[in-house]
Amino acid sequence: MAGRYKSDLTMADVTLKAAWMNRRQIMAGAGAAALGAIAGPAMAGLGAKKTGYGQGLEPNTWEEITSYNNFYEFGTGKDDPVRNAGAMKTDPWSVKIDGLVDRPGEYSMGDILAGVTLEERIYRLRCVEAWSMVVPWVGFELADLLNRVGVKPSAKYVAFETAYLPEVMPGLSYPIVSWPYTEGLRLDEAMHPLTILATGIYDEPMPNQNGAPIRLVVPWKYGYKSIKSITRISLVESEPPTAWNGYSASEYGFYSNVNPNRDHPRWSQASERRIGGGLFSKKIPTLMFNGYEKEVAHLYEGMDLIKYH
Ligand SMILES: Nc1nc2c(c(=O)[nH]1)N[C@H]1C(S)=C(S)[C@@H](COP(=O)(O)O)O[C@H]1N2
Ligand SMILES: [Mo]
Repeated sequence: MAGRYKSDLTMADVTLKAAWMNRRQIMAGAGAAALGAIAGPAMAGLGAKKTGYGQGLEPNTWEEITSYNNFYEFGTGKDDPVRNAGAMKTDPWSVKIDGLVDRPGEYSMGDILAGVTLEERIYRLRCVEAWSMVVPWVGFELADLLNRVGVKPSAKYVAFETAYLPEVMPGLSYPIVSWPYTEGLRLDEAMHPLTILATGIYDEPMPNQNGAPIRLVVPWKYGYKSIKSITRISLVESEPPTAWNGYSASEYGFYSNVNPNRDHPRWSQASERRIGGGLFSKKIPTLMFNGYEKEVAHLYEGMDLIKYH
């Protein structure tokens, strides 16, 4: 099924070339170079509270959401994550929360979910590769966790890290982005009520290929900001380095807000292919901030969104 959705232009096309180039350069002793040129789920049920988010959106099927994935640690093919991510052990799991917080520590999933009411959030997911889905996430607001650990006034950004597990992640052998995968948000973006930590889909526990046991979802930004299988959250003073920005800053900005008026250097961002419907997968216009303009535009007032893409 996944093979049906081969996209013309993907991050992987260049990344494979970049990996090859990097290896060649490393072998030549030149070091790394900037390469800018180039069916329904089971019925266990998490009991997530229904919310008004996403009313009117038609969610993609469980099959679509869990078999067409980007999780480069498990390979660059869209069907590599579903094939390979099962080997990742997600229980027990803990997240280190450190930096500018009142109560730093190694928090178990039990600690993180204690007292949390899980909610359903039906959001659009817009990949920078110009495809999209609608996903009924289960999760809770990141702000809720940050408030519980206590953010110090000097904190301005939040940095995230994915698990680094060479025994089960074949993708780590390829120097595509710098591993472990990292991401970051400005503190006000992290505290926005649309920003969630997700632990499930369709009221079921998060499948490994989608970022079990806990991943970020920032619906107004390109999908790669929504970092999977998080093991570390750090409150920091300055803009943290992020995986894809480090790979190519002109292609992948720190902000990465969905913006139909700012094309990727190698393809248009004005429209997207909504996964689903097989051969009839629809091309639809891309919306500013992925359709969340009313909720988030104020975060960027006065900012040049082309420069700060
Ligand atoms: N750690 C990690 N997180 C990641 C990625 C990745 O390769 N590694 N891919 C990103 C990209 S490009 C997208 S589009 C989304 C895809 O999420 P999904 O597979 O749940 O649809 O995850 C993002 N999070
Ligand atoms: Mo993506």
